[in-house]
Amino acid sequence: MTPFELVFILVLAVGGASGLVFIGVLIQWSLRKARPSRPHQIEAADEVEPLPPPELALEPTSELIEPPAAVEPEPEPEQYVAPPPPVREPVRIGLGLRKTRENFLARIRAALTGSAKIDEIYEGLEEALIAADVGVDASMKIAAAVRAKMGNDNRPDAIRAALKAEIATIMMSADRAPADSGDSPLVIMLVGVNGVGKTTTVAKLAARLKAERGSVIVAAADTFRAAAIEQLEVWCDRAGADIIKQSQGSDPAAVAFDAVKAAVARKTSTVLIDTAGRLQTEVNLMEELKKIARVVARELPGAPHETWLVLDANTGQNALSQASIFGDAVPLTGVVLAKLDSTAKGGVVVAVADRLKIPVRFVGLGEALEDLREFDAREFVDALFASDDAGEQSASGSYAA
Ligand SMILES: Nc1nc2c(ncn2[C@@H]2O[C@H](COP(=O)(O)OP(=O)(O)OP(=O)(O)O)[C@@H](O)[C@H]2O)c(=O)[nH]1
Ligand SMILES: [Mg+2]
Repeated sequence: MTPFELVFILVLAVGGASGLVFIGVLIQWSLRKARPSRPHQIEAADEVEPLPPPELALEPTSELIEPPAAVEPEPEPEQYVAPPPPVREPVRIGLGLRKTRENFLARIRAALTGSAKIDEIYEGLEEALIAADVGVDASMKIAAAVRAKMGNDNRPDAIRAALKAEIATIMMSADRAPADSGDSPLVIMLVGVNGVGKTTTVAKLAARLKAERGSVIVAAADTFRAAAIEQLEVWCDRAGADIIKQSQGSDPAAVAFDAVKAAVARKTSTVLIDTAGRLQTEVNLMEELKKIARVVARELPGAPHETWLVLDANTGQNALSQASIFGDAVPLTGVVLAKLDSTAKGGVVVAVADRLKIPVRFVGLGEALEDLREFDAREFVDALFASDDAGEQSASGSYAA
C-alpha cells in the first residue's frame, strides 16, 4: 500500500467516524425534541417557582381559613343549642336556704314553744329574726305586726303562720316587673364591692339569658386588674357569650360604650356589664359607675335598663350600707344575693326588701354556671318555713334542701 492510499483510508475512517458522531448527536437532539414538555416543565417550574407560590399560598390559605370558617360556625350553633339551658328548675337539691332555715326555724320553734307568755314569745321571735340577719329594725317591725294581728292568741301554729305571712308581705312589697327595653338590647349593669360574686354572677346570667333571650355581649368593664378580664373571658367562653374588652387600666366607660354599640349594631338581645368592686368607700369607684351609666345612656337612651347590686349573703347587715352607698351613685333596680348556699344569714333578703324596697332578682347558690336561681318571694318564704310545713311542695326542689 502506497502512502497515498494509506492517507486516503485514514481520511475515510475519520470522516466516517465523525459522520457517526454527527448522526448520534442528531438522534439525541431529535429525541429531546420529541418529549419537550417534561424538561420544559422542570425548567419552567424552577424558573416560575416564584410565581406559583402566590397561587399556592393563596389556595392553601383559603383552605386553611375556610375549613375553620366552615367548621367553627357549625359547632357554634350547636353550642347555642346543645348544652342544656341553664335551668329554672331546681339548681341543686340540698343547697339553698338549708343553713339559714335550720338556724331560723330552730329558733322560731324554741320561741314559740319555750314560753306561754306573749312578751317572751315575741322577744324570742325578734331574736330569731335578728339571728337570721333580717336586721333589727325589720325584725322588730315584723314581730310587732304579728303581735298586733294575733293579740292574745298564743297558739304556736297560728303565730308561725302569721309570721310567715308577714315576711311574705314584706318580700312581695319590693316586687317589681323587670325592665322592658323594647327592640333594643337589654342592658344590665352589675355593681358591688369586691369579691361579692359580680363576675361569677355575670357569667351565670350570660349563660341563662342566652338560653332565654338569645345572644349576649358581656362588657369587661372591670379594667382594674388584668386577671379580672382573663377570668371573665374564661367564663364567657363557657357561657357561650361574646365579650368586649380592652386592656387593663383602660376606661371602663369606654368598654361599656363599645359593648352597647356593638350590641345595637349586631341586634344582640342582652348586654351584661361587669364592673370593678373596690371598696365602696372609694369615691372614684362611684364616680366611675356614674360615668359608665352616663356614657351607656348616651349610646342607648334608657340604658342601663337594670342596675343590680350584687351582695354576698354572708355580709349580713353591712349589705344595707353597701346598698345605700351604691344606690346614691346609680339607681339600683334589683339585688342579686350571691353565696346564699354558704350562709345561715339568708334573712338579709328580708331586710333588703324591707329597707330598700328593691326586688331580689336572683340568688347565687354555688360557684358553677347553673347555680343561679330566679328569686321568687313566695317560694323563698315557703322554703324558709319548709321543714315545719309538710305540704310545702314548692320549697322542696328549690331553695330548700
Ligand atoms: N358558694 C358560692 N360561691 C360563689 C357564688 N358566687 C360567687 N362565688 C365565689 O365568690 C368568689 C368571688 O367571686 P367573683 O365573681 O370573682 O366576685 P367579684 O365580685 O367579681 O370580685 P371582684 O371582681 O374582685 O370585685 C369566687 O371564688 C366565686 O367562686 C355563689 O353563689 N356561691
Ligand atoms: Mg369581678
